[in-house]
Amino acid sequence: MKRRPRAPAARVPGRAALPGDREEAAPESLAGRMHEGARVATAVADLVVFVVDARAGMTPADRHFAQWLRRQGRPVLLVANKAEGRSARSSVLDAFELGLGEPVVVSAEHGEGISELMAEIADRLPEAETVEEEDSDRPLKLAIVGRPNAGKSTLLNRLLGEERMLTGPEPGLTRDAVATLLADPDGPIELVDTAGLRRKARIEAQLEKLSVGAAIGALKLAEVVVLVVDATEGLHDQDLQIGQLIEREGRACVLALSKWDAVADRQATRRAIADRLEMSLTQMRGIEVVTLSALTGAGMQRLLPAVRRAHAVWNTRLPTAAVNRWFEQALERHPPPLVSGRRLKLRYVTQAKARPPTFIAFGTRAERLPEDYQRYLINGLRETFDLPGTPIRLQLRGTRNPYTDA
Ligand SMILES: Nc1nc2c(ncn2[C@@H]2O[C@H](COP(=O)(O)OP(=O)(O)OP(=O)(O)O)[C@@H](O)[C@H]2O)c(=O)[nH]1
Ligand SMILES: [Mg+2]
Repeated sequence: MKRRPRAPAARVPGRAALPGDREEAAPESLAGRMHEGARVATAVADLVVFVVDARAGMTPADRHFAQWLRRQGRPVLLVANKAEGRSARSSVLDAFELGLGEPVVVSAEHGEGISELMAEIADRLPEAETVEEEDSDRPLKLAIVGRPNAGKSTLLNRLLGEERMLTGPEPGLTRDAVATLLADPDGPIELVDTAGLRRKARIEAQLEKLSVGAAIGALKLAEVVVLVVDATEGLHDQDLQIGQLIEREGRACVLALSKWDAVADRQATRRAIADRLEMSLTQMRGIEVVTLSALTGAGMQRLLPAVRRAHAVWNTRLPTAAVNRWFEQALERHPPPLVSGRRLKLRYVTQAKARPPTFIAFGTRAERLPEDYQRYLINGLRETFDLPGTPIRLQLRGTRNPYTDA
């Protein structure tokens, strides 16, 4: 999904050119062409940002143009710039007289008030319409990973309806990552079977040393990963490590509890695994768990729908205004803590990208936001916007002016 390109907020030229001043500027002159530019930009803009100079004070030209803008019937945001220092205070009050509402006070040069300005702009812009980014012919990339002998190849064969992959009780049967195209009525899927991930040591530390580089490679290239766990064995540390790897790589994930036909106490097994997941894979809270038997076919019909749901969540794009409405409430309910005795001011949040959903929060000293508060925000995003089972990224920008410090 991607944002529909929309008309940018019109930047209104300064005093040199004023629509309505036609008699003073011939159309072919620079001033005349600027008139035209401002008129057209105002007509197509979702929002007009009208910038006045708070240091110089309101001029007749400002009043004239404000009057003209009020007649255009477009949303206008008044910005009083160069407002650092005392001398600007009284002009800020004057700016109210323009009849365009309360001015947002900034100093573009000193980077003050910029995040507030961004929040104000976001509040006034219409919510972005979204369009399909991908054509539906492109296959969904799905990797099947898990420990050796978990039942990955049997699962893939069952999805394909044929004995494509060699299976058997010997662990380590699949040696390479093998891709196959599945023509599913809901859209093609590129399935990649992988070698069992057998390393006992922590995957994070030992990544290079893994003998299963191809499996890791497939995982990194996948959009969705099905983590196959042998339900007769329960959830091992290694399963959780693979889960962490999936989270770290930012892939969508579905947990398949395989060999369900051979599980004696299903209720206890399901609960034990759910509890362990809740405790250990907090970064992917809400992950879908599908119990199935690749041997008998039971539960198999639930797997691909779960995969498509995970894919959709992973692709989510949220409208900026809605995210900021939530953000404001979240900050109110539970204000950010003091850091070294100073209040940490968060101002504005925006979704930078999807796949996985990635947000940037701006604010004074935002980069020092403690981890538990970051988790609070991530959990809030997950619950409020219904983003289960997908990694959510939150980046923090402590800069006062995100434009000058990209
Ligand atoms: N009871 C039962 N056995 C299963 C099921 N799925 C797989 N198995 C058995 O588990 C063993 C391993 O299956 P594979 O599909 O080869 O496992 P794998 O994960 O591909 O293993 P590697 O490629 O070695 O990593 C085989 O003996 C399968 O018959 C199932 O749903 N139920
Ligand atoms: Mg295999």
